[in-house]
Amino acid sequence: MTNSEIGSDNSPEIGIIMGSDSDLPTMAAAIEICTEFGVAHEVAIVSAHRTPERMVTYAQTARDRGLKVIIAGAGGAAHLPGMVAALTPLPVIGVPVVSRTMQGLDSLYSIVQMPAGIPVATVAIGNAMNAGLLAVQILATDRPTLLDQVAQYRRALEASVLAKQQKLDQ
Ligand code: RP5
Repeated sequence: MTNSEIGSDNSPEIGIIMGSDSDLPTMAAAIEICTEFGVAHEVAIVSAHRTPERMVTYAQTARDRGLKVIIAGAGGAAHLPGMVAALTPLPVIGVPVVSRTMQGLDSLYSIVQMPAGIPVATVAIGNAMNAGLLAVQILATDRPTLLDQVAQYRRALEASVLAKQQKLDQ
């Protein structure tokens, strides 16, 4: 698998993958967080069902290519996060994508119900923003500057809530 095939830039540390391009509008929030925090990342469509060999190659080469965390989004029979987690020792964060028939409950159950031994850190249905933040926080554990950025992000979040309260109080 070449770098252009997987859409990589300079030494990506977070891999953002999804089962279909129809997942991209959901997964865009994780991409935005990586960009906001200045973390090198790559984006790829990797389907557990339609491109199983690509999935195996992606997961098995992820560590050697320098990835530290993988975010995997999928909908319906959402096997991608769990299969990738089974194929790499890297931490995998799963994003259940809203499905056409079950509003993403099927995606959630498919991703969250992993057997003991192969964890997938599952975020809420459609919440790719939290997946991005969690991936950044995992990277930040041994990087004080990045951890400071996370703290600053939290302060901005708090300020935005307080500003809303101030408006209410006026
Ligand atoms: C899954 O099937 C994908 O993750 C997507 O959420 C769902 C539907 O895929 P498309 O039919 O839109 O390509 O593999």
